[in-house]
Amino acid sequence: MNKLGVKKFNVFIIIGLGIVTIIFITNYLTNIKTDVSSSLTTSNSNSAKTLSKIGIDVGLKNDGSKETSIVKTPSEVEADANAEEIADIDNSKSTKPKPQTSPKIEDNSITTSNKIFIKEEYIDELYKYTKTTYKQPSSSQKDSKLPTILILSTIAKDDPYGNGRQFKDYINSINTLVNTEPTNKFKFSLGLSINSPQNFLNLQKFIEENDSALFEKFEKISLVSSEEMEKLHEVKFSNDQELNDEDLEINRFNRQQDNKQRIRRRIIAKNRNFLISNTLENEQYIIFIDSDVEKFDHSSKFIDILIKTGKDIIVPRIYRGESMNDYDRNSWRGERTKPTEEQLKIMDLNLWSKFDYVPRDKENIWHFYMFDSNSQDDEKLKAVDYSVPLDSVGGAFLFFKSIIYKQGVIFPTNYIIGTNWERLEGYDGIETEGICYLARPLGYTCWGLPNLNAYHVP
Ligand SMILES: Nc1nc2c(ncn2[C@@H]2O[C@H](COP(=O)(O)OP(=O)(O)O)[C@@H](O)[C@H]2O)c(=O)[nH]1
Ligand SMILES: [Mg+2]
Repeated sequence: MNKLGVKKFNVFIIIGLGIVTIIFITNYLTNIKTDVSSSLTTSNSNSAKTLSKIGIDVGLKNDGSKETSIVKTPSEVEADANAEEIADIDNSKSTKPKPQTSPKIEDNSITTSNKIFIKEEYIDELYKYTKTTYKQPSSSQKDSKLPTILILSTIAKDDPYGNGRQFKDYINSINTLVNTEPTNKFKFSLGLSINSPQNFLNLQKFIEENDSALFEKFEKISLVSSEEMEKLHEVKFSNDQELNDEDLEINRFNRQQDNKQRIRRRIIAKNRNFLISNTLENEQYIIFIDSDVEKFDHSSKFIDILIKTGKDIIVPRIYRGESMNDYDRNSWRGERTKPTEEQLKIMDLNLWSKFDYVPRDKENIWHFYMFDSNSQDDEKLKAVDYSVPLDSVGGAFLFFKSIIYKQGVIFPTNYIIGTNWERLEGYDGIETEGICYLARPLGYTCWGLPNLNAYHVP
């Protein structure tokens, strides 16, 4: 080949190599693009499937393309995904959004959200009790500055809701309080003690069947159950005559009898303490509501009114039905009678089977029935938040700051007034009637709102 021929050959080789390189690079880039786009499609498709699975409409098409319309925050999505995981474990829950099924718990209940609680069960075999807790999947950080309120009720074995009412009626009553105006003013949790094993199961069933509606209202629902907590307590002293079991029996008909009060209120006191100590976490306020309290005036503002008073321990007026304007006589201020010498001697000898003393009011006592706002001239005394100091509070509806309980102010399980080392107990200040006495040395005071009414069943 001559020189010109060699040059031409070189040019062809260079052009050829150039073409091969271009083809190679083009192919390479196309491959990368395909990989990236296919991995993007897969990941979107997967998350879309996850979101779709947990009930969020992402407009997932058959060909895998997406039209996302997510309106939830990432934490809400994660929370819902957690909820779905629980639902997957429990085969009874559908993974698809489902309409709220009956029983409907109130007329204005939120119908469906497909959200469920995380259920935790704790069984204590040593002390023989069970605690079931239903919690929001993420104890949401949002709204963390809202006041937190724990509503508690001890539920007796026999006819606890009164007047033919059932648990759903109790929940409807509580709902009128937690449906605040404006909405989302507080965060609510609910705690119930129910010592009948069958009723405990029934309550769980109710909560699980109505989870969507309850989820909208409560951060947490705790149920505590222990048959041990129904055991009556009477210490038998050797010098005392034998008490037989019939003497101790308490039911809805004889529960108001004088000689039943020590035993009956001891049971209720220990159940209140057991409930609060098992359910209180970081909630700032506690409200005890008896299971047979059914209505509240200004219900959507009731709790707001109580909190705004700033008082430590506070009770409203309790009606029985519409006409008896002071049912809870454990709320009072002033003086009560003291036992006679003979009764004190019975206490010193611990002859408790003979003890049937019940403190009575003296002339200077104040009760809610003594105050009628209609006959007041001063407008301030007619206000719904007008408060009067009390020495003792009842438990039909009892509101207090949780920090007080956390320092040791509990419901005394014995008569703490008038005791000494020799006596099993004194003669006054048991259950709710002891908490103001325990709170006072710590600087906390008790109050009543005579113009704010709650209604016990007739
Ligand atoms: N665990 C338990 N709770 C009780 C017992 N007796 C009453 N309770 C509950 O304690 C609260 C007050 O009882 P209740 O009988 O309504 O009291 P009263 O209306 O003041 O006579 C209600 O929430 C009852 O369900 C009991 O023996 N055991
Ligand atoms: Mg009652």
